[in-house]
Amino acid sequence: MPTSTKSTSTKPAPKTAKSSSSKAAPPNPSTAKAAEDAKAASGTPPETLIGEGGETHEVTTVAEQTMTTNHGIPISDNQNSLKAGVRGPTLLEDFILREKITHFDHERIPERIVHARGSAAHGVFESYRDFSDLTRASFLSQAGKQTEVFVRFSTVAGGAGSVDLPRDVRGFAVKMYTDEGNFDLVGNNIPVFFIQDAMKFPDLVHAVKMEPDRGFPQAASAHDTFWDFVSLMPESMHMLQWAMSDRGIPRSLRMIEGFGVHTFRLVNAEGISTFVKFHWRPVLGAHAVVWNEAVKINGADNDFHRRDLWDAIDKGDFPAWELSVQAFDEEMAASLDFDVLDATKIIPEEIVPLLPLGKMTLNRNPDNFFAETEQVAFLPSNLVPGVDVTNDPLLQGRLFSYQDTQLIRLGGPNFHQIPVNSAKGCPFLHGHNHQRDGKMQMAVPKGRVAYEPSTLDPTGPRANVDKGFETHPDSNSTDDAVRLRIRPESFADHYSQARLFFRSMSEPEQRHIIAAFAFELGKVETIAIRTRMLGHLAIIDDALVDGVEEALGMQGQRDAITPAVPPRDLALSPTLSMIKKAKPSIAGRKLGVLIADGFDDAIVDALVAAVVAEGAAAEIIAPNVAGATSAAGKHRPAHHALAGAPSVLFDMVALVLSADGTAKLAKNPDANDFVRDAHRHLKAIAHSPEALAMIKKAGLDVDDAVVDVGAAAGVAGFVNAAKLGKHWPREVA
Ligand code: HDD
Repeated sequence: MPTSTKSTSTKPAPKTAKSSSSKAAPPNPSTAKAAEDAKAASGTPPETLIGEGGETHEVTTVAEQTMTTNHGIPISDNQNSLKAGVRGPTLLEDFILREKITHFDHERIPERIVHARGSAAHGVFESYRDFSDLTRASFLSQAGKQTEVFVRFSTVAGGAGSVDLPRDVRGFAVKMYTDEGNFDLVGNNIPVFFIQDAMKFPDLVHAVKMEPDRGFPQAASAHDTFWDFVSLMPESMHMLQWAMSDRGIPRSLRMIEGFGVHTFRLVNAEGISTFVKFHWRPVLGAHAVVWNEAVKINGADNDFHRRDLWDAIDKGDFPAWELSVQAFDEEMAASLDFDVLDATKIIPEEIVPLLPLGKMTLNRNPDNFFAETEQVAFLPSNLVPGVDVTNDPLLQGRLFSYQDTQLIRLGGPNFHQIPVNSAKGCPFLHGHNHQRDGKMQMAVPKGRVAYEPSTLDPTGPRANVDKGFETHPDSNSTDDAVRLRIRPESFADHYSQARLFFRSMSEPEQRHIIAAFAFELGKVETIAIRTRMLGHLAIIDDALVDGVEEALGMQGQRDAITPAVPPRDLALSPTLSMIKKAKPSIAGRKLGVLIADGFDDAIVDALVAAVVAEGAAAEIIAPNVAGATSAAGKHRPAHHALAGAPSVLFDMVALVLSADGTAKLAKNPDANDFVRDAHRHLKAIAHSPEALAMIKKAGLDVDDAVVDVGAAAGVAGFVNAAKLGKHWPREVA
């Protein structure tokens, strides 16, 4: 007859032991942390336990530790459900089990239909000066004025558990908790969009998401339905250039630009409106990986971007962005050769330069992924006095859509009360009005008046003409405006800016765009979709279409397409190119140093010191994670075992190996992949004199970015090579 096992986990913790002879077990770290929290909360000093080694530990009291149900009822057993007899069935009566399982069953909420996979952080925005000439927005009213922010970066197409490096647009959503309520700037890392009217958004999303019958591909635009749709929507041609460019595979979320995309308005206290385009520029610069690297990173570390953001903030290396606007008036807008209400168009910086407004620094990781990153609700309709929208028909649709999606995703109209969404910068955390009740109402409003006007509550909330949000009067909206479902003629040029983008790129970037189109169209099974897309590319640029056709082996198979408005040659905009504007730097990057027994300590020390001095990090990789012993007999622990740390996880690598170490690793497939991939992904490679043999044996070119670091000057040379980023000449070779 089996005996029952009764849990002892909720038995009182070992009692206070004041003498060093006590054998009480040390509490686990979470217990110690709980004790600290309890101490801070209650002001009562926790009890002290003395551990095996005589060390002291503060522990919480039993009452503070007691586990309870959600309704506060103490739980006596968290291991066993309530049964009728030792081997009998579980009883419905077990309200503790039922509450626990029910809560678990409801843990997930619907994931976002787009932008489901995201990573977020808290931070602060600081205004450079008083911008009251431009806007009455309070967060821009003084030099040095700080506003708390929460920022969520995301991919668009994949589900919440998908990889971080698909080719995709990245969401860049900023919630500013200003003292006049929340301002959400819900943008992307690409300044234009696929479509011009919100009416087409569900179609776009259905086309790019996994195909509905088969449920794949996940997080990929390289499939028939996406290209079928976009090839029938010439307005997407400009955005496709960006999406197929290196912007689609960023190196790090810390290294993406952000854009408000639409034309917004800033409005000053006199009611004067200025059109603006919002830009976020990363202090670390905008950088990308190469496609083969992205594919391999997804396998090596599904969470590459999420981990990178978390780690940087965790170690105090805070990512920062400058917020700027391109500001222009109605007259300027009218003089442009496209419509500023069309979200498929940019205004080149060469025409309207950036005006820097302030700096945002992300300095705190979320405490809880679900509570904050998952439950945050961004609303383009969260506008503060001094910021207003325009008639961009894409933006107008968004003003409705986000509020609506939160109702289903977060379960009701009180989602603004979830801490991450509440208006914590202003005096009214949950707003100040007569809205009441609804699911999950957390506030407990007092009094009998929930309406206005009233005499019964003369001090209740009232509209404020001076401070309140005012919608800027728009000359296009008149009382006798006719109702039309039309696309303005001024939105009709779909190719000029696509051409502008492609031709403004550097040579490697153009090569990558061609390769990306060829890759994606190569995955499209329906030949008619490919030939249709080739027809569009032919309108954009000859070199582009010829390159893609050649890569597909489909020379001359393009459809003949007549554009509604033939493209014009615009003045090129070099600032569109990430490579052309990159500054030499390794700040925020990571060096991977491969060592094995017999390595040279001095070289490793010199390399680590040199990259750390430049703001980069260094991690050691050895055949096993225990590390390796140097020629001088010193043991150096490793951050990673070689099998778990392919070179795709690093921006630059070093092989610091003795002759013996080289001979051994030359036979190791992981070591060979490490060096071959680093070379293929155009990284700077440092090597000890002995390790050169391994590079040569792998048949790799010893070019300018393969640097011997046997001598001190070599280390400086390596850092200089690494600062240039990818070694592009190698790609051509
Ligand atoms: Fe959107 C989420 C950005 C057009 C409807 N969008 C979402 C997010 C970002 C953007 C960054 C994720 C926010 C977060 O991290 O929670 N969306 C854009 C940009 C657009 C755009 C830059 C064009 C310029 N979106 C757009 C349109 C519609 C939507 C035209 C609908 C008419 N977007 C949504 C949504 C989402 C969303 C379905 C999904 C989850 C959410 O809102 O909160 O409502």
